[in-house]
Amino acid sequence: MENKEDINEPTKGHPHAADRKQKNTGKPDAENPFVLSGHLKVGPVEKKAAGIPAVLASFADLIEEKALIRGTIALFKMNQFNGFDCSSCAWPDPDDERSPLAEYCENGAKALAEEATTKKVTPDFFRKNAVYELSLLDDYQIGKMGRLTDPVYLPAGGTHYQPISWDDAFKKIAAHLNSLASPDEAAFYTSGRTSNEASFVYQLFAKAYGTNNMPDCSNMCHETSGSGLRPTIGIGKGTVTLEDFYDAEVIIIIGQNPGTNSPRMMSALSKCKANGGKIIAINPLPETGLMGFKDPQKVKGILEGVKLADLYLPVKINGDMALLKAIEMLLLDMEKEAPGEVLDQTFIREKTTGFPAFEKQFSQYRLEDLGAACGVPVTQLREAAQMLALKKRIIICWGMGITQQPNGVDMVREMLNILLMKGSIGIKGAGVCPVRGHSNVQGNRTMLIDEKPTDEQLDRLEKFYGFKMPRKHGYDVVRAIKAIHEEKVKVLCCMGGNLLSAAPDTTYTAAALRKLNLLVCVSTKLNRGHLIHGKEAIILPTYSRADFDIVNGQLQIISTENSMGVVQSSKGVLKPVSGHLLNETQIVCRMAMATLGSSPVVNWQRYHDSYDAVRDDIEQCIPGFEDYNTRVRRKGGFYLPNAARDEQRFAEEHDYKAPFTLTDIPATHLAEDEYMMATTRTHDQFNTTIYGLDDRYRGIHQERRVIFMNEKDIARAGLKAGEKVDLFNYDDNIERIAPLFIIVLYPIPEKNTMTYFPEANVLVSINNVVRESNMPASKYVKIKIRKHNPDIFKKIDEMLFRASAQQ
Ligand SMILES: Nc1nc2c(c(=O)[nH]1)N[C@H]1C(S)=C(S)[C@@H](COP(=O)(O)OP(=O)(O)OC[C@H]3O[C@@H](n4cnc5c(=O)[nH]c(N)nc54)[C@H](O)[C@@H]3O)O[C@H]1N2
Ligand SMILES: Nc1nc2c(c(=O)[nH]1)N[C@H]1C(S)=C(S)[C@@H](COP(=O)(O)OP(=O)(O)OC[C@H]3O[C@@H](n4cnc5c(=O)[nH]c(N)nc54)[C@H](O)[C@@H]3O)O[C@H]1N2
Ligand SMILES: [Mo]
Repeated sequence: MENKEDINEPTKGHPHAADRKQKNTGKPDAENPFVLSGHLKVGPVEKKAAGIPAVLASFADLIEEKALIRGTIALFKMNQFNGFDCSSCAWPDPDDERSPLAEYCENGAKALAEEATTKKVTPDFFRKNAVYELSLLDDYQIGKMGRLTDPVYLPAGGTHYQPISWDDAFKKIAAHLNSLASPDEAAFYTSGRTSNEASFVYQLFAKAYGTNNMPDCSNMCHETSGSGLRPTIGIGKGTVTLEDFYDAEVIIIIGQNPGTNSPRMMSALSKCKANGGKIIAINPLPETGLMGFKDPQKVKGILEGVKLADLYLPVKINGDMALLKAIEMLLLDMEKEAPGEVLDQTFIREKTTGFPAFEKQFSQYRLEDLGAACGVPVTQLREAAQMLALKKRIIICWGMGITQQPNGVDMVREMLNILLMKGSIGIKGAGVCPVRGHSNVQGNRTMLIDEKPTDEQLDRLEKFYGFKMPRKHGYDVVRAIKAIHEEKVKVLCCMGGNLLSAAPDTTYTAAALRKLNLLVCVSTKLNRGHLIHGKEAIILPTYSRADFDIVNGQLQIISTENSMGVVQSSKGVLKPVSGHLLNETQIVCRMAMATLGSSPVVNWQRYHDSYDAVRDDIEQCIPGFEDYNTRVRRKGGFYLPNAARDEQRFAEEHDYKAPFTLTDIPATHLAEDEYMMATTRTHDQFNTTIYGLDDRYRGIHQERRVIFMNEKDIARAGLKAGEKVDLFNYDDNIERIAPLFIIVLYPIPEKNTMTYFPEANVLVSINNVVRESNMPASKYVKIKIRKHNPDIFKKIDEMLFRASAQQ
C-alpha cells in the first residue's frame, strides 16, 4: 500500500481541555484527550514480522527508558529456567530446549523497558503536578513518567496526591470498607499480571470481607472463550500444548494478531510449517504477523524469513460465523462423497451428542449466501475446506477478533463443532487454543478471581478455612461500572490495570468512577486510571514481575499459569526502583489485617511472610496443585490437569461427551452512512500502556488517531485518505463522539473500519455486550464518519458538562 498523504497540521494543545480551563470549573478532567501529533506517515505494510528491525526496536526502548544495562541483563533472564516470566503475554515457553541467547520478543523487551525504567514518579513529582494537569497529558506521556515509588493519597477536594505512610493508607482503606452498609458496596478489580499467590490471597480477602464483586480483565478479554468452551468440553481453557503446535497438520488463526500480541507464537508456527503443517489465517486485515515471519533468534531466519499463512481469508468484521458454517457445509458434502474419509464417525458416535440436528441445519443454507455473508469468495472457502478434509491434526487459535463480537460465545462453539466433526480434540497435534492476553490472566481465574465462583469451589474453601463464603454472584466489569454509576458500589480497589481506559463508553465510565467514595489502585506505573478518581483516592506502588522480591531476607519466587495450563515459577532479577514498595501479596494481607482485624480463621501474617505458606494452602483448596511447592520449583514447572485434553472427557452434564451446538448467523444492518468498526492494538502498546506512536507492521508511523478504511468507501463518502474526520456512535440513542481521526486507506473489507484501543473506547456503548459472557463487544461498533468540524469540541464540552452535572 502506498498512500503517502500530505501530513496534517498538528493540533495545538488540547482543545476541549483548554476551553474548559477558561471556564475555570476545573472539572470534569480529561478522560480521553484527543491531540494529533501532526507527524503521521503512512508507509508500506511490512511483509514479514520480526527480523532485524524488531531486535533493534527492543534495544531502542531500553535506551529511551534509561535502562540499557539493567534491561539488557534482565532480557537474558527473561523466560529462562530460573529466570522470570515475561509479563507481556501468556504464550508458553518451550518445555525442553530454550534458546540460550534469548526467549523474548520485541514486545516482551518493550514491556521490560517499561518496568526496568529508572525514571521515577516520586511524592515530589505529585507535589509539583496537579492531578488535573496530569490528566491533560496523553497516555503515552503519562506512561513515560516512570515507576511509582511511594504510596500517595488524594484527599476529598484535593488537587494533588500527597505522601501517606503504608499504615495510614491501610487504615483509610479499612475505615472506608468498614463504613459501607454491605460488603457488596465494594468491588475488587484485577488485571492479569498478578501472581497466583497474590491472586489467591486477594480473592480470599474479598470473600472474607463478604463479597464476590471481583470484576477482572477476563471480563473484557477471554470470558467469551470460557463461556463457550465450558458447556461443551467441560473446561473453560484450551486443550493444546506447545508440542501440539509442532505436530499439527493445519493451524487456523482466527481473529488474532500473533505477530504483535504473542510474537513467540510465531516461532511455534514456523516450526509447524517446517514440519509440513499448513496455516489458514482468517482476519479482515492481512496482518503482517500472519503473512510472514523472520525469526530473530536464528541467523538464517532473520535473513530469509518464511511465508506463514498458506491461505488468507479476508473475512468481514463479524462475518466469521457464516465462514465457519460454509466450511462445515463443504466438509459434510465431501463426507457424502467419500464416507468415513472426512469426518471421524467413531469419535462423533462415542464422544459427542447432537450430530444429527447439527447436520440437518445445513439444508437451510446456500454456499453462495454464506460466501456473501462473510465476504470471502466461494473458491477460497472451498480451498479452506479442502485443506482440512483429509487432515485430523487441526488446531484452532483465536483472539479478540472472536471474543469481542456480540455472538462470540456462539462462534467459540461453532469452532468446536468443526473440531468435533473431525475428532480433532484431545489427540496429538489437535485442539482448541484461545490465546490468552495478560501473562497470568488464566492463573488469576484458576486462583478463583471470579465474580461467579461455583458452589464446588466455595465448598472447598469453606471446608479449609471454616468460615461461610459469600454465595451471591458478584459484578463483572460491565455490571460493576453500572453499579458504580448507580452508587451501589462506593469503594473500588484495583489490583493493577487501568479500568478507566480499558473499559468501554469512556464518558460513562469516567462519570461513574468519579462518584466513588474511594478508589484504590495497586500499580507499578502511573496511568489515566489514577487521574480520573473518586472523592478520595490512594495509589499503592508495587513490584513488577522483573523486580526482586525479598521478604524477611529471603528472595521469593512467585508463580503464574500460561495459556496452555503450565504453572511455573518466576523470580525477579532487578533491584526495585524504590525501597518503599511492597509486593502485592503483602499489600493484600495488610489490607486484610487492617480491615478484618487479626482473623482467627485466616492467618494473614503467615501469608504476608511467605509465599510458600500461600502455596501450601492453595494446594488444599484448588485441585491440580498437589505438591505445589516442590513441583513449581522443577525446571519448566508442571501442567494442570485437563480432562478434555488428556482423556477426551468432556462436559459432565452430557455424560462426559461434547454436544454439537446449533447457532445462528447474525444479520447486521448498516445504513448507507454507517460503518462497522473494530478496535485493535498497535504494535507499540500493551493495552492501555502506549510504548510509542507507531504501528510499524501496518505501516503507520507517529500517530494513533487513525481510521482504516476501504478505498471504495472513502470515495463513495466523498472523503480522502489523509483527511480529518470525527467519528460518532448512536447506540441507546446517545451521541458518542470521538473527534479528530485521520483516514488511512487500507486493505480492509468494504463497510469495515478499524481504529485503535483505547482512543476509540469512547464510542463503545456500555450496553454493547457479548451475549452470555457480557463482555464489551469492542470489535463490533456501528459508527458514522463525518468530515472534521472544529465546532465539535464545543459540543463535546457541553456533553461532558452535562455528564458531570448529573453527578
Ligand atoms: N505487545 C502486546 N502484546 C499483547 C497485548 C498488547 O496490547 N500488546 N495485549 C495482550 C492482551 S491482554 C490480549 S487479550 C492479547 C490480544 O491479542 P489479539 O487477540 O491479537 O488482539 P487485538 O489486537 O485486539 O487484535 C485482534 C485481531 O482481530 C482482528 N479482527 C477484528 N475483528 C475481527 C472479526 O470480526 N473477525 C476476525 N476473524 N478477526 C477480526 C483484528 O484485525 C486483529 O488482527 O494480546 C496480549 N499481548
Ligand atoms: N476497545 C477495546 N477495549 C479493550 C480491548 C480491546 O481490544 N478493545 N481489550 C480488552 C482486554 S483484552 C483487556 S485484557 C483489557 C486490559 O485492561 P487492564 O488489564 O485493566 O489494562 P492494562 O493496560 O493492561 O493495565 C496497565 C496498568 O497495569 C499496571 N501494572 C502493570 N504491571 C503490573 C503489576 O505487575 N502489578 C500491578 N499491581 N500493576 C501492574 C500499571 O500501572 C499499568 O498502567 O482491556 C480491554 N479493553
Ligand atoms: Mo486481554
